[in-house]
Parts: sequence; structure tokens; C-alpha cells
Amino acid sequence: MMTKQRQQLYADMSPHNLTPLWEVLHALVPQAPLTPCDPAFWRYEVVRPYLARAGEVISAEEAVRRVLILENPALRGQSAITQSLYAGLQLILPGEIAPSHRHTQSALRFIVEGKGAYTAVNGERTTMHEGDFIITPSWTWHDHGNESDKPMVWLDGLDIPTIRFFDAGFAENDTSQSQKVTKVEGEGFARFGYNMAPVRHDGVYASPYGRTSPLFSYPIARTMEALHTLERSAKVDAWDGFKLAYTNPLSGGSPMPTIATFMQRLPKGFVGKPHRQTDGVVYSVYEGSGTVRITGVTSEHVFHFTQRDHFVVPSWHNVEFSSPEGATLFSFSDQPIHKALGIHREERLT
Ligand code: GTQ
Repeated sequence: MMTKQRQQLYADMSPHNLTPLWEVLHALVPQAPLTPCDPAFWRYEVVRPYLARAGEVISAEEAVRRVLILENPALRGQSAITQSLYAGLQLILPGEIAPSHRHTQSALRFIVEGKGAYTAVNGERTTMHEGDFIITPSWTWHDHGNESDKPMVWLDGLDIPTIRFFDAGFAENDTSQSQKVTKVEGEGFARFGYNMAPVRHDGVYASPYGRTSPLFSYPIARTMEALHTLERSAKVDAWDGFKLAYTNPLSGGSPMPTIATFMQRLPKGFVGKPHRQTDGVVYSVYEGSGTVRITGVTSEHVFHFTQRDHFVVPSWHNVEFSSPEGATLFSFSDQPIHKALGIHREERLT
């Protein structure tokens, strides 16, 4: 019997770490992406009390980073929201410090609740407000502190699973809890945030952070000014509403080499068309409310979102937004990696 002979072959060679390709070829080289990730939704109202309880059982200092990880339900135990990305909600209470360290993983913060705490990057502190987008470039010292009188919560987005995949993770703790402040607040923004850049004798406008944006704070006021201006006067995109990508001002590319970030405005009464793309996307609702329909090959999820909710749209799932009230959504994905590899695809249905 052919089948029996095959089974015998598989069994005999298995101890030698050999396995037949033809049994797995279809799954290895699928006709279209077959992500193991599921669409998922985290309602802030549900998450917030657990964050508060985390604040009662451990200090930011002891935890180093007091974060509840948003785990994809299909990837439990892997600290991943998509195959390549990590997301978590970090709480820092008044008077607390999250000690200084650095790592090769790139990180973003999107401020979800509160104002007045700071993140320090390479000697400069930046005060955080709801809706600000802040980055900590790979291998830069960073610490967080809350000198306000209210708790602060932000979304952490990191490329942890990507760096793990490449086995390229290094980390180091600083010698002091808070790094020394060596620059006034706003210096980085003054150098790079006004469509200008410092002039060097050799004519190169170099980022101090390699392939990462030299801007580490993208304040919400500027972002909303742009989106509101477009909303008043420009033609709305039938799929995205008004959507802008945050950029590295020196390259025009994404602020970090592994993660692209976006803010999009769905105008009041928006009914979007479905589209899909190879990069799985994590969303944080900055303001307003609406509905997202996420359709995979065999599944359909409909989430009704409101301010501070989070959700994830896996690779190659159709996503479709509607918003009677209007909404503004922050999002991030691993799109720069897809583009660097020349494998990014997107499809807009009409
Ligand atoms: O703030 O450096 O959510 O290193 C996970 C790992 C935050 C951080 C996280 C981290 C950080």
C-alpha cells in the first residue's frame, strides 16, 4: 500500500529530523495569507478597572513597566497582538517612575488617558497629553514619570515579536532610575518639527537615531489641525476618510523602521467601503464612536467602538468603517517591513 509505505517512510526518517514537504506545501505557500490571528476588541470600560487593580498590586518601579498586554486571542501566551507586533496599556500613577532602560525593540506610545506625565528620550523630556504620539527609538535610553496628580494610561506598541523572530533582542538597564535631563523640552521639535532640519558642515541632515525619526514627539494639536483642515475642505477618501501617516521628516518614510503609524478622521455620517492589506493593524480610538466590520475568509466580526477602545484587524481581512457621529482613529502596523521586502499588497473593494 502506497499510504502505508509513506507512513512508514515518515516514521523511519522522523528521528533524523526529516519531514516530507508535500504534506505541508499548501499551508507553507498559501494562495493568500492565512493568518493565525483573530480580529479582537478591548473595550476600555472593561480594561480600565484591571489597570486600576494592577496599580494596587504592584508599583511602576517594581514592575519596571506596569502594562497589561493586549494579547491576540488566537496567540495567547505569546505577548503578541499580531504575528509581528506587541501592544499593551501602561499605567503610571502620580509620583511614580518607570525606570530608565534601553533595548533594540522600537516603541511607540499613544496617550490614551491623562496629561502631564513625561517620557524622556536621550536627555530630553516631553510632556504627554491625550492623543500625542511619542516614539522611543531602538537602543535609546527612555524612562517615564508622572509628576501630575492623575493616573496616566497610554498604549505601548512595540516590534517585540519581530525582534524575537530575528533573535536580535538586546537590553540594558540604566545606572539611575531617571536619566539626566540635558536638553530643554522642545529642542528636538525645534530642530526637526518645522519642515526644517539642522545644517551640518557636510550637508547631511542626519538623524541622531539612525533609521528612526529624529522627532520623538508628534503633538495631538498639530495632528488634529491638519485633519480638521482637510475635513473642512478636501475630498473624503471612500475607504479611509481623511487619513495621514506620521512621517520621519528626514526620509518621508515611517517614524520607525519597523512600524508605520497613522491618524484618520472619519467625518460625521461616514460610511466606508471595504479594503484589505497584508499588514495587520492595531487601532486606538482617540475620539468619537463608530462601527468596524472585519471580514475574513470564514469569519465576520462587528465591533461598536467608542473613545479609548482598542481593536486589531489581522492581515488580509476586509475592514469597513462607519461613523454616524464622527471619529478619529490612531493606528499602527508593520507596513514598513512589507514595503522594504516588496511584498506589501492592498486591495480596495468598490
Ligand atoms: O516602555 O520600554 O509595554 O520595554 C513593553 C516593553 C513597554 C517600555 C512595554 C517595554 C516598554
